[in-house]
Amino acid sequence: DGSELDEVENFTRQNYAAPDPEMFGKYKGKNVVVVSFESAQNFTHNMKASNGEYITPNLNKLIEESHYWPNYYHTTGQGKTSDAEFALDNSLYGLSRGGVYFTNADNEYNALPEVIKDDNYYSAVFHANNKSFWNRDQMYQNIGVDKFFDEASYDLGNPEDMTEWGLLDDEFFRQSVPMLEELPEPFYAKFITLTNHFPYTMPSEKHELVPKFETNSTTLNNFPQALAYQDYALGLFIDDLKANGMWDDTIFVVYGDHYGISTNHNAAMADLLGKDELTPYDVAKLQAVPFAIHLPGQDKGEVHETIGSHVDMNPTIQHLLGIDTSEQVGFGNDLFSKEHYDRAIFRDGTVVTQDHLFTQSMCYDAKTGEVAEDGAACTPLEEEANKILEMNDQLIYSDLLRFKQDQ
Ligand code: GP9
Ligand code: MN
Repeated sequence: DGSELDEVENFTRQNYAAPDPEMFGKYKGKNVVVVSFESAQNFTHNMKASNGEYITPNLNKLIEESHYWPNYYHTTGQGKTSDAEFALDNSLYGLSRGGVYFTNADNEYNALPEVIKDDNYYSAVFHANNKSFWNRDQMYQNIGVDKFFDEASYDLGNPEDMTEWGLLDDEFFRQSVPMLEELPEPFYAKFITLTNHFPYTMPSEKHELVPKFETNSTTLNNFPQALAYQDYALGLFIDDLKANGMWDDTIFVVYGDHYGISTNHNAAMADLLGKDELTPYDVAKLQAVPFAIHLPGQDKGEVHETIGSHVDMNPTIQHLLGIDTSEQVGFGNDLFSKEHYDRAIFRDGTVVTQDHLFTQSMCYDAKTGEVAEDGAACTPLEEEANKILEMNDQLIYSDLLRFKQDQ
């Protein structure tokens, strides 16, 4: 029966953050473009390579002109890119083990592509990889994605211009824009980039826009080159949307999907950042990923210090479009809301608040990174995170949304 769902619904109702009335529905009917920016972390924001060039000049510029949340974290687990997509569309976490896109692609969801159909939105996903990677074709069909432009929609062209993951992102965006122009409006379109994917090797020297890092990790050393190329592609995409007139009618969102540099490279990362070693606190802070929203007509950027995460994108976007989320089941809340809970919970149970950071059973002072003197202050954070993650998993494993009324 639905009694297990009741518990979750009671919680998510309490967790609900009412929208800022000034923002609610302000962009009703506008197009929504979301870019999943592969393996991008915050540490490269405004960072220069050894030749003095920025690694991500285009993302830096977008951030300058947009709403930007520097304290924004990924919530992904083993489902990586697909977990981030899942959070975007459902305001839910992936699973503690495995990828929800594989294990629970047939569940009942109340995902963004479906919800905005009521407002006549058309939804599409663009991704130049095999459609069954991460079981996307199944999940997308289930959650109401109207059109999936997968690898088969692209001319894969010159093999010399491909990474081992496929089409380079500049070519991906170049070929995507004409397809985007054909979509019925308004649309919700997601673009999943791929160039900055592990192991971050570029096909040839002409694709190396900045020098490598110089640490003892080949992976970390390659990273700025793949990222710089992906950033170059993002810049081209934005230019194209400005040139074809779509930019001013579009809510444009960019998020980093998950970390690019794993803890296997902690020593090299410490070296790069000029630290002796990385503490669990440092590792948690490194899970911050880029997140920016450019609103139609916006000419001035704004930095929001509130702490957020992937699960917050969904209600944030819906409120901009004037959709009431108060009866929806999801663990995020609106980043523009004055009631935003100002907190990030990672899939591994790490919690970041303004005062404390709880990770790896350690309680830190969030500002200094020192072990907190009032360690007990983390106990309620830890307990709430565990409760939320357990409810999340129960919701998915027991397919509880099939009991939800009024959808
Ligand atoms: C594959 C791409 C990369 O289609 O989304 O997946 P990842 O390995 O980053 O999860
Ligand atoms: Mn990814």
